[in-house]
Amino acid sequence: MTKITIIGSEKSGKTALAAKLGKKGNVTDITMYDYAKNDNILTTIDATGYPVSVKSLVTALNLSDVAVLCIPPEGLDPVSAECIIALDLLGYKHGIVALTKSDTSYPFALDELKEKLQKITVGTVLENWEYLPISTTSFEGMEELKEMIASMGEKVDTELREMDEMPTRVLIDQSFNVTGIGCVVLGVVAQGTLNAKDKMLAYPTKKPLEIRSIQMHDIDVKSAPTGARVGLALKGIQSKDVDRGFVLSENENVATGVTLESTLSQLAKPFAVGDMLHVYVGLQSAPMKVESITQNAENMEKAEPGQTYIVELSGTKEISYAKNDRFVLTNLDGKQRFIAFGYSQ
Ligand SMILES: Nc1nc2c(ncn2[C@@H]2O[C@H](COP(=O)(O)OP(=O)(O)OP(=O)(O)O)[C@@H](O)[C@H]2O)c(=O)[nH]1
Ligand SMILES: [Mg+2]
Repeated sequence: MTKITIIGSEKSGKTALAAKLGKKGNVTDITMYDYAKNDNILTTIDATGYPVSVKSLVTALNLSDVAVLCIPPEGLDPVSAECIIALDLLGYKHGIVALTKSDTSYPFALDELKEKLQKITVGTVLENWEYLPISTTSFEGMEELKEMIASMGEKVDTELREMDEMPTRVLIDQSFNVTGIGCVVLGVVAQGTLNAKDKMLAYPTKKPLEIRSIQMHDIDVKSAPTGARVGLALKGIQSKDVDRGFVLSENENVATGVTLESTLSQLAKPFAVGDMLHVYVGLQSAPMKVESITQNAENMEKAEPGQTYIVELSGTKEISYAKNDRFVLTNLDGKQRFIAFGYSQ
């Protein structure tokens, strides 16, 4: 079971590609495409709400394991440039750069584009990603892309198997009421192994619940490993009490503010004490105010690109998180909105 997100330049053929990889399913601010043949299961996410909504991009990436960054022959645009910074700040390990609409270019031009992009991404998570010219019109590269996704999926699976024994956490991206069943949620097992009859809490509100049943790609299962995309029927809770961003877990931190050891992107604009930022963790987000910035125990007025600080943030909306969750900070007023990543102190 591999979960990928397709992102990149505007009009680069992202939606056309997603449609070639699976059958269109659920649509919110992200659109899911499903493909299942025997043991080969692929979920493709098109972050359709982005670039208007940063949340759509972060949600899609946090629901998947592999990113396909689409760059057309015209090259980078402000959107794909922002995607690269987002991938870097999320510490996104697995991805492929698709040189899309290859039927409208020439091999030497595509080689040049690849070299240029490789130069720009030195020192980022994209540094060693593979490049592949593809076209959904001429089908060039489509089989190679599927093979690449499959082999990357195997690598991801090996990593995920090492997390099966961890405490179980499920990230919820949808919740609804089904007549005769009750509360049904869709999400991803972020770590651990989920079992039917497990008793857990819905964070951040800490409402208790029981896992009534688990489905993976419409098939009933008794348990689901790390990385599985699941549909769950829940007992003891109503659909109005669970929302996108909720985490099913036994133990999370809950707070309206957080202190992060935070590193700014080299390409970010500075931020200052008093600024309002948007904080993302998992599928949750909250506006928070910068209360203080310190470096080597010294109070600073401003945080500068490329530097690391202790940043104290406060807001009013409760979020839940665990110790090793990676936070991402954005400034929604900026042209390039992604600023920094950080870990709670
Ligand atoms: N020649 C050619 N045209 C393509 C290819 N893929 C997509 N297109 C065309 O490019 C245009 C944009 O395609 P989309 O799939 O909507 O691109 P997108 O990246 O999803 O666009 P936005 O979501 O609006 O940013 C459409 O007119 C497609 O028909 C391709 O491989 N070759
Ligand atoms: Mg599109």
